[in-house]
Amino acid sequence: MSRPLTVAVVGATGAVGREMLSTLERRNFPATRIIPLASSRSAGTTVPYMGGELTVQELKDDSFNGVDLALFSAGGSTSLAFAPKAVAAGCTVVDNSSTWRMDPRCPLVVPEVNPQALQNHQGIIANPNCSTIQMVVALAPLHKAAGIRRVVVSTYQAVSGTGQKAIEELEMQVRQMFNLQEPEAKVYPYRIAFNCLPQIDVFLDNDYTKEEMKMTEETVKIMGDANIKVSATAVRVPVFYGHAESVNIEFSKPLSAKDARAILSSAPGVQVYDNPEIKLYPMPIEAAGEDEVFVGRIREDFTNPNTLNMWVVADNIRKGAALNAVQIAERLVAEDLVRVTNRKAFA
Ligand code: 25A
Ligand code: L14
Repeated sequence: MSRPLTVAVVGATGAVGREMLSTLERRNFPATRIIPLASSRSAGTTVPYMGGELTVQELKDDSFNGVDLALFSAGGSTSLAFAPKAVAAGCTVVDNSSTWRMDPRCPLVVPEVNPQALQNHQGIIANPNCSTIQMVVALAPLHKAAGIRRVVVSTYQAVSGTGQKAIEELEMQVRQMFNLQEPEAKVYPYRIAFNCLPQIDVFLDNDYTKEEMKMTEETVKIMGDANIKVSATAVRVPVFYGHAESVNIEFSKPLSAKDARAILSSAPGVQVYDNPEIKLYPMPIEAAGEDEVFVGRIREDFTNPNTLNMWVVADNIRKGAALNAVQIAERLVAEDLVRVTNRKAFA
């Protein structure tokens, strides 16, 4: 069934785009040709691939002729403008921006959780928000066991989620402060070095941020259960790679910490790191550069019945973005879903 493909990466020079290229390489994705695309600013520069270099081309209306599959991570406005053009050219799109996620025409997929949503796709498949992905990988097997009613989550999110410019901003501010200079904040509204910012993305009418409401809405769509309530507080912390989350989960049935540990230990894509006796728990410095979602600090919430607490950590650029997108692409190949005839939705 697997057939060599031409694959485009849109936003190939960015933090996520580069990781997409290295993930395709690392996982031996069956591509005969890889086309790195970015804005005119980067056209002509090169990106590393398979021990060599690929020349970046400017993203244009005709970039998708002859392309089978495109992975997009160049921001929402680029996806809005170009994903329908790619589909019209016969290409299937896996999009990492938030633009298409809640669109009923687009499956929103985490392969460990809802791979079935890929059947009947119409050309654009959405990759969920990074904080949502790592949370649902850990929640889905527990939901199956005891039925989740409500989740209260606080996130500790790395700057790499915002892209290359934010990584450079944290480095620069640390250097400036070390040299007794005034740190400059351009990407974030306030200094991020040695600080925490309880704002990710813009504020909405209900005083939650957009990032927080993505976790609420995307979780319901991915888990396929409108009764799961999620209340989130999303916080930026001065970490380069790896998002962490403190998650409080109320179930409709009792579930012991011991049983939850056992369930998560055999769950796909999950590694349990949980032993207080030897101070074993997941941390961003260890999750960075890894593929799995790490879970620890699993314990019963003694203030409420049928409720557990846990701590979930993953590399936001890998499982939170590039890896999940490539895993979706792998599923499309394995199930012979790269080419679809049902493309009128985005015409
Ligand atoms: O637009 P949004 O939705 O607000 O998204 C903002 C950013 O968030 C990141 C991603 O940054 C995105 O640009 N992002 C989005 N979703 C994400 C997710 N789920 C996410 N990050 C993590 N998880 P990024 O740095 O990772 O990637 C940016 C890539 O997108 C390319 N790009 C941007 N606009 C494009 C476009 N490609 C095609 N057409 C467009 N219109 C971008 O390529 C990069 O590959 P580039 O050529 O624009 O930039 C290459 C390098 O140039 C530097 N640079 C960026 N902006 C400027 C600049 N230099 C000078 N002037 C500028 N204005 C950067 O260092 C960049 O790496
Ligand atoms: O919706 O700045 O995928 O960390 C993920 C990264 C939103 C911004 C998304 C960040 C983005 C976010």
